[in-house]
Amino acid sequence: MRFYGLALLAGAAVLGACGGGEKKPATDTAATAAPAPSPSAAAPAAGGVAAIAATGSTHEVKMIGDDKGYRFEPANLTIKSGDAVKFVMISGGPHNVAFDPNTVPADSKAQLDANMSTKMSELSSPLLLNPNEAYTVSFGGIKPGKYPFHCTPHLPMNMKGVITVQ
Ligand SMILES: [Cu+2]
Repeated sequence: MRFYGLALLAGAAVLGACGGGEKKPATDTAATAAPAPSPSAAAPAAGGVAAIAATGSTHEVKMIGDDKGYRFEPANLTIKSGDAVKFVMISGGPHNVAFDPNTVPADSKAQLDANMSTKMSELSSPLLLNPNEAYTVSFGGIKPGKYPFHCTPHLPMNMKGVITVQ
């Protein structure tokens, strides 16, 4: 959708530039063409999914990089829907926590993305640089299932884990 809109804009601009020598209405064309595609393109992604705060307990996961390797501790944990997971930067950063959009259960993907406050991209937290920096993910409204996650910079070093929501 967005690409289509941009293509229309670009097309209008090119047309305007080419025909510019002959007549002036080029700017009018661009002005009327521009607003039409944008509203429909902007709406669907957000979809009105609002973050749901955690109401249960908070589980802590350490993000570690040392001479034993890069890892989450614990790498596998089982929580209840409504709990929260607090990722704490311990050493060897920068680390982040990212859920793969392709492996997260489809029916909870939008909710999990909404529950992540600040992000680098979909389902991907910012990088944590300093010891004791933390990033908490609410599992409020998240359906039972397995939620694999990884650290983007250290995925090649196998820094990953799985959160099982009961
Ligand atoms: Cu890492």
